[in-house]
Amino acid sequence: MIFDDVVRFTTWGEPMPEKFHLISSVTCPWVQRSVITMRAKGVEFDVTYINLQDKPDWFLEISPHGKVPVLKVDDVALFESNAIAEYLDEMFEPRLHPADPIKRAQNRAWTDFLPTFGWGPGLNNVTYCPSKEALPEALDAARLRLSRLEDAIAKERGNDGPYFNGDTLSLVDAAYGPFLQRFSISEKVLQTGLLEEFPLVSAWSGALLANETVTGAVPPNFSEEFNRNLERRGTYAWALMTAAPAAE
Ligand SMILES: N[C@@H](CCC(=O)N[C@@H](CS)C(=O)NCC(=O)O)C(=O)O
Repeated sequence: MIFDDVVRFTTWGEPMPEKFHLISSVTCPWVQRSVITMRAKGVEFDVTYINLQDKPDWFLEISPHGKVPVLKVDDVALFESNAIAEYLDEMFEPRLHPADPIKRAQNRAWTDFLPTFGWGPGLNNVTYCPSKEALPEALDAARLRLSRLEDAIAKERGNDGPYFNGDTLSLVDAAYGPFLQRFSISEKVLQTGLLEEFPLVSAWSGALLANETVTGAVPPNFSEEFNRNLERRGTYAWALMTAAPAAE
């Protein structure tokens, strides 16, 4: 091959790393965010799955807070899914951040909002709600957060979508997709109708869940492991999934 000794460069002028290696756990939404970003950019990578209940020593040495994802870029270990997404976006086309600096800042603000949206009294408290009795409070807290997103889409997007910025996938989509995907699985049995109260978020979620780059960014055993997760956490969704059908 005549090009064998040519040093490869990314579109941004940085020498191309030789190897990407993702340290992962099957059901982690933050890991899925990294995978969506790499898939959207056609970045090839290896994966090692670890057991978060029994973390290997080599992992604890490279992950400062003991969390996945970690993306090894050659010999450098990057952690935090947001930092990983920003790194990938600087390195590889297509850019998933808007070109306009104001829009880009707004997008970054909404990816910063993700932990508030997902965790604590956020959407995950509905997905993993422990009982029927706890559901109304979890739903109210999630409503507050969903209404913020509904407003953002209504006021900031300026087009009909279907994604957060318009017709192409962005880093905001890669961030929220995994959480909406997990909610949609629990929602099949919880049937809260929550998203229907927020038509713009609902349509956005529908577009994300119809996009294989998003939903396919999980390993083949995802469904089985996610159900195991619902069981391990003692969720109401799991109780409904396994409830015996009512006698006629
Ligand atoms: N802020 C982190 C959150 C990552 C995270 O919470 N990962 C979970 C799995 S979904 C984890 O590794 N948990 C292990 C632990 O906390 O011990 C990121 O965005 O990467």
